[in-house]
Amino acid sequence: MQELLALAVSIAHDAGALAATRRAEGVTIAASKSSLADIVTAADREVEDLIRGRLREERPDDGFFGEESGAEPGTSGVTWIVDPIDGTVNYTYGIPHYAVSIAAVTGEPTPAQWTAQVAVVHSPAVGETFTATRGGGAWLGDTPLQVSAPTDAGALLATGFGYDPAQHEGDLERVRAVLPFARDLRRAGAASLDLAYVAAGRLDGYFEKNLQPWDHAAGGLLVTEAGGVIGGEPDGRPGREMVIAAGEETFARLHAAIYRAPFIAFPA
Ligand code: LIP
Repeated sequence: MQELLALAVSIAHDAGALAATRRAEGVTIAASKSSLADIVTAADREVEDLIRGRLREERPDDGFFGEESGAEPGTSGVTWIVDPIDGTVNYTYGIPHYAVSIAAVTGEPTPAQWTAQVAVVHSPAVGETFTATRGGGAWLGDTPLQVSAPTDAGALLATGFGYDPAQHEGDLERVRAVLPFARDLRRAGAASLDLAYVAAGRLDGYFEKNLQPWDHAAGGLLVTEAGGVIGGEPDGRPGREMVIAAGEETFARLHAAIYRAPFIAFPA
């Protein structure tokens, strides 16, 4: 586990340095995906190529599942779930809030079936690296992370709005449903950092619909290793239908507000 973590941190730092260099040189949009707003830059592709190449070199039998270059099964039982630049729109606009997100999972590489073993979320613009290993806790550098406890002041919540405008009415309904117990809401634009901030106690909770597996694979382990809960739908697991992350009490309130029903935890 520690070897996998050390490799993931080393690769994330090199990938983050490349992303920052390309950002400083000027970013070009290479294509749009699910909608005109859902963009991919040349840097996204170049950074994922770096990550994929390093992993192929160091761990040739592992599987890979990346946002920009797709999936390739392995034979070792370990699959790397990678978002080379999470917060692509921020990155393109020059907003210094984006991350390299790398997770190593075992089992089938789908959110409903994988078991996350190692997680790294690296924020190049800020110089912060969040890490976790299964059973080994979550860390920011050498500082252990712990999710927040509720306060009478209300919960500082974060969310995101999908690239598909047709989803936005539902997004706003969910915001209306949770605001009664929120102190405020943040929409920062990078799911992996929203999850890392929940793990660090910088946010009290996060929820978002339509996330891709690579958006939450690493951040989800940060949250659970920091004493929090990651779930959503379908079947109470985080998935495209919904990702919810928070400390236990705030999680239950978020789930009840969003689904107007109590949350039944799935078996760990
Ligand atoms: C983004 C997420 C963000 C979400 C965006 C997009 P990308 O990932 O990090 O939370 O609101 O719609 O999915 O596309 O920057 O890798």
